[in-house]
Amino acid sequence: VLLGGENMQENWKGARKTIPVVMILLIILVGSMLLYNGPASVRANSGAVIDVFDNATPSGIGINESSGPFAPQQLVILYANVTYNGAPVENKLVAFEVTDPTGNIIFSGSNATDANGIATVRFRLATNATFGTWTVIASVDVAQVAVHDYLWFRVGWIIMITNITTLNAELKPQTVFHRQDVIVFNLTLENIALTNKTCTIEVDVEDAAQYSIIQLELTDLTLASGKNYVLTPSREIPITAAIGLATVSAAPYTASIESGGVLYSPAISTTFEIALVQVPDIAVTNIRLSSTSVFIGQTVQINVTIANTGTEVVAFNVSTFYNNSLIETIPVSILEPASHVPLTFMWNTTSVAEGYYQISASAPLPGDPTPWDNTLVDGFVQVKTKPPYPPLPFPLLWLIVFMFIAAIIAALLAFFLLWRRRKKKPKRYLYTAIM
Ligand SMILES: [Ca+2]
Repeated sequence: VLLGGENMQENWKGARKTIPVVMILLIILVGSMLLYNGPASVRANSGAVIDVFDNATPSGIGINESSGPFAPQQLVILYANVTYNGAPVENKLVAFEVTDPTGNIIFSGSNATDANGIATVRFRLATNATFGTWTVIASVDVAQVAVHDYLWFRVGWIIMITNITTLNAELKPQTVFHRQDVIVFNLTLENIALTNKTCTIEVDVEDAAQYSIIQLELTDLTLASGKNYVLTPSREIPITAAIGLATVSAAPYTASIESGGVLYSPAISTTFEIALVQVPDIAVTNIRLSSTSVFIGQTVQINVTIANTGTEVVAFNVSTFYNNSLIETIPVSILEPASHVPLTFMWNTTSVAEGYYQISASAPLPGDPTPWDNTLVDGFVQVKTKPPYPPLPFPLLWLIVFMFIAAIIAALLAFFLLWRRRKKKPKRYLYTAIM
């Protein structure tokens, strides 16, 4: 029992030592439970608290929150709400500092809190404001306790066309078009806002002569927050478009221009070419023969003219024929549009039989839309058998003719003189008789 009594005494001594420790732990636990009022937003009610936010949507209310984005040249209004145990604190000087993504301090300023405990400063973003995430820090000193809050916002074009390309009707990339072709404008659009946005896209095409040849408007598009969009409006290139380099530009507006829309971001542009339809077209325009009647063995010179009546530089072969037999083929390696080439073919008739032959010239060209004018049929050439004797040379022939005529004249003269003498004889007798 005694032993047991001793043990009981020992246990009591131990309990006496443990009770205050447990009590202290309980007090700490209960006290911390009473002090802890829940998550950050609720806890903000205790002691000195500052919350900085701005005029974007959403505004970034809450401790260390981000707001919606700002575009260059936009006015940024910063608000700092200062409370002590949830109640607004008036006339407290709040310091604001704004740094851009490269760490440069772009704005710093201060203002006192009003009756609602709110201090306000404002600044305008520069035209060339650095795109990216900007940081705001607002700090205040309440009852010798310095408190601060961060706010982040993005600077960039809220709605921006990030890319523009041209496609053909099959939606394949293409940069050379012809008049009356369908052209598709491939636009990539980005909405960096934290809310949905309404937007109108204006597309304009100027030809090489600076005439606006295409205008199109995509009105009241709804763009979800943070999404990229691809738009593919299309039009036919007018037949009146100037040949040359055309420029297409597209820009996002808050609404159509007629209803007072303003630009979300600068226009983006690209160029494409409006080209003439390339037509390979040639024609045989003339055939001229040196002679239409020759003896076998003589040569006929055939002059052929070929004109490029198309819009493409072409190469081709030209062949001449007597009936269906080939005389000669001459290649033409280059012929510019709106020009012609004269060619000379020599037809040696040595091995040609006697007869009449039709002369033609032909210049076939693949893709020629008018193949009927690529062949020209000329008249006939008579090929005669050689005479049995060689023809006399020119002066000798004339000498023979002259001598022949002279002989006839001499003969006539002699005949006349003889005739006259015979007629005069009786007259002379008569005269003599009268005398
Ligand atoms: Ca032709």
